[in-house]
Amino acid sequence: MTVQLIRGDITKVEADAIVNAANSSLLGGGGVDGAIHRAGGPNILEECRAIVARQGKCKTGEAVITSGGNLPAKYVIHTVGPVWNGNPKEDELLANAYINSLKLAIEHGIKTIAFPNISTGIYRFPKERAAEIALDAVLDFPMIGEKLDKVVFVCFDEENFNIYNEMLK
Ligand code: AR6
Repeated sequence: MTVQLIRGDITKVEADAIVNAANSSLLGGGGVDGAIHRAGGPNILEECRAIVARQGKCKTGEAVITSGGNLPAKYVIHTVGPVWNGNPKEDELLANAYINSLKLAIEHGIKTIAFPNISTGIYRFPKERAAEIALDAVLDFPMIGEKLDKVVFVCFDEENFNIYNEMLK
């Protein structure tokens, strides 16, 4: 499995799935969530609404899947990271967001997946701590190397890019 690090906009990434750092309502918001819905078009929001109507809100650490709408990616996996308050439970919830996204991806036969730096924007999770949790969750996922062909970590800001770059060395 290839692990790739890029700096840029996840909406432009060609992968089977990109992951969205959503909120529990699944109805869109700012940050990467806003960018994905803007670039992906209204069908993604329609699918999110249908999911909420069927199974309720998406709890922190859980994930749901929609099509990629107008995006180059075939699917969007919407997950909800924790808001950072400094409670140790938040580490586990952040790990769950990555793990549950991977589980859903594998269930759908996805081979290439791109992650943003979940929770490190509006939800204020410390970036270094979040990167460590993200890398551990993904790289230690059972049999990941056999299940996926490529994982891309997409850093939008320079600070996250530098942190990932150091940790991946
Ligand atoms: N491509 C890749 N990464 C991006 C992009 C982009 N186009 N835009 C921002 N980022 P955030 P959160 C990075 O705030 O902290 C929304 O309102 C950004 O630099 O998008 O999980 C949701 O609806 C940061 O590193 O998500 C929720 O309410 C990372 O994406 C809330 O924000 C995550 O920042 C979720 O907050």
